[in-house]
Amino acid sequence: MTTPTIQWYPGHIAKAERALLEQLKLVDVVFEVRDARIPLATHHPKLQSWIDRPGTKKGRVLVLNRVDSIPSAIRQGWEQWMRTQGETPYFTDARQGQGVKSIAHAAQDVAAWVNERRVQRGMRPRPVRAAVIGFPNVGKSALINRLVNRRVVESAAKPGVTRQLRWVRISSELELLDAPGILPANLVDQSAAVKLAICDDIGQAAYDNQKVAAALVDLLCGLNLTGHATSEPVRSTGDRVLDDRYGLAPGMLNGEDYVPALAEFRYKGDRERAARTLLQDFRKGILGNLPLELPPM
Ligand SMILES: Nc1nc2c(ncn2[C@@H]2O[C@H](COP(=O)(O)OP(=O)(O)OP(=O)(O)O)[C@@H](O)[C@H]2O)c(=O)[nH]1
Ligand SMILES: [Mg+2]
Repeated sequence: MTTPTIQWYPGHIAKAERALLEQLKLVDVVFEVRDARIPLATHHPKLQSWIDRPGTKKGRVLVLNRVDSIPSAIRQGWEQWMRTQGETPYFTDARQGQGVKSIAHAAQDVAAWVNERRVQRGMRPRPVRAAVIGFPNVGKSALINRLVNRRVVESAAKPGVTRQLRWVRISSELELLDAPGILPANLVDQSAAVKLAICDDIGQAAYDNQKVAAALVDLLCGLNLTGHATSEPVRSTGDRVLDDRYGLAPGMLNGEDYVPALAEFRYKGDRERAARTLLQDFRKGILGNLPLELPPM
């Protein structure tokens, strides 16, 4: 059986991308927001070329949001690895506010040239203009709401919530552009596409819950997050968290066999319900703080 490929590029995203490119002419800084659970799969391959376009000078601030959803050792691993790539990542939790103030400062530092030039010319300083860009559902609008400490833009647990570009004044020093989530028109790397589906970053119509839940089980069973020596036999993270939550460890089963087994064990054979429960529990963090990508060694 061949697995249908996952593709999702709804009309509103194509439209949003065109409008965003237009607005980027006004922007001094781009906040590139990624999901800390999948920082590689939420990297947009075209973003840097948009930033580098001739015309207006732009800075970039890399934000890994949902830092609350990964263990701190993994966060440190990403930080080190990204630095070897010449990147300075900022980690944020847009729900609780951790790290959010630092990104506002970073935007002002990165775009300090805006007002240095104005002051030299005897002009009054103006707010730095930053666009918040990233895949759907990574928490762009939540970050903006956190920065103003008010619910100024809509933010909810599904992809495609923001449909319009909207400027929000954060302070006399910073203005932010809330943009709809964007995606490459073609999801070439299907292992990345599956992770986007697991993290609820693409529309549900684009994939099969049971296959995606099976892929989640396989990814979790490939993880070993214990990180400390133990006298017990080594169990995969997936084996441990799924056993703890559902009373059924995958053991030797792969994801494709585990989902029906879980359905039999807990949901009267209802595979769709088993799959949805697995995905929901992962997305809500009920299974724990579980990354789906680890920093390359
Ligand atoms: N645990 C956790 N949840 C977050 C975080 N940031 C955002 N969320 C949640 O993620 C969901 C999506 O947030 P949004 O702000 O709507 O995401 P968005 O990137 O604006 O999404 P689109 O507008 O659809 O592209 C919401 O339920 C937020 O509460 C975070 O740092 N940690
Ligand atoms: Mg939004």
